Amino acid sequence: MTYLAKPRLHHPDLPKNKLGYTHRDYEGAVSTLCAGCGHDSISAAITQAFFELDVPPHRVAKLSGIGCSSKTPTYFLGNSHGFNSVHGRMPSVLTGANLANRDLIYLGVSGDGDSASIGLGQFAHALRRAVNMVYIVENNGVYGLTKGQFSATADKGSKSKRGAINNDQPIDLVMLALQLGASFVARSFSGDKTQLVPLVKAAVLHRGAAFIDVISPCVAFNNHAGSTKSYDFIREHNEAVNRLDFMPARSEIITDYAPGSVQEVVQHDGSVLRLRKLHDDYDPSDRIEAMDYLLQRHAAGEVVTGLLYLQPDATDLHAALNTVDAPLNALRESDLVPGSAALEKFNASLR
Ligand SMILES: Cc1ncc(C[n+]2csc(CCOP(=O)(O)OP(=O)(O)O)c2C)c(N)n1
Ligand code: SF4
Ligand SMILES: [Mg+2]
Repeated sequence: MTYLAKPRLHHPDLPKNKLGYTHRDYEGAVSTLCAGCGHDSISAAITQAFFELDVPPHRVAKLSGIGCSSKTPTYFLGNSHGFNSVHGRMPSVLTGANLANRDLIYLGVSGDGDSASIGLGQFAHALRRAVNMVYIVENNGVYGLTKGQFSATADKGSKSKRGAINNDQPIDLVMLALQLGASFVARSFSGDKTQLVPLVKAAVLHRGAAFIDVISPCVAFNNHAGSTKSYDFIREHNEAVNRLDFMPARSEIITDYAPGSVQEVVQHDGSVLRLRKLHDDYDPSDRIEAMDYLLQRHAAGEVVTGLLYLQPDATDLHAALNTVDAPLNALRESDLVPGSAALEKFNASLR
């Protein structure tokens, strides 16, 4: 069975958010993934982020491809819109949906196979077009669903469960996202909810292409010694460059950090991101320096996590196309076919 509905009964005193919803209202069906799979922790972080943001679930559209990771939208936001696309094709379906109805919050959930192999071209074009979305890759270095083949993000020299060595160069989706112009780029770890939840919240409120690469160990096929995507490896090599505190718009800002150690960034909706620096030499506002730093730290064997790049004044595909403010799917025929007098006036303006 691939779909188990969760019982609706819950404790009457569960905390409620501003909309009167409990955490349960942001959950989905019971997960059928392997116990301990990192992807389930990411689903929990997404559930918490949307609950804390007080987002009405019907305002979210969650889209995915094929893979264990792409199954996860079934396990969170059960009252949101969902679309499970063909393998590697989520970005173009998301782009089309976003163009048709700009009023929804678009959440793309994908895997390293889905986005770095068959869907690499799709991944690239959605980011370079600045589609307003949160794009999460649940990165385990293998094709989990098809029994653990190396994916394109597996590090050169890393070992499969059966002892085979990966001889191919890895694709670092964070480096690609930076190069392609994504305006919010982060990396996190499924085992670090304290880091991941504020990153998801900030990404949801960011206007433009927000990309989060989440290292998410596959306990069935890639959690052994010799893997660079196992729980132990990431815990030992995780270097967080900053910690993010997310302040919704209009909330009181209480400073409890030493002056100079916190950088505040105001997003377009007024929410404030407070970045606590953990590495003095890391500047998340400089795309080129960020790429340089990531390359150096990767060569030293570190997995750099945190908010790696942010362009707070970014715009999106709708701004580039100069579309009208109203969602295109809400336009009436009279808006789309304004009549011969309007056409004549327009033609005259071109003469
Ligand atoms: C067109 C097509 N090619 C190949 C497959 C087989 N397939 C299913 S899932 C998958 C890879 C999944 O890997 P990933 O996206 O990393 O997800 P994970 O299961 O690791 O979370 C592949 C190759 C498919 N379903 N469709
Ligand atoms: S096979 Fe791997 S990725 Fe798939 S559910 Fe199991 S642990 Fe998760
Ligand atoms: Mg995978």
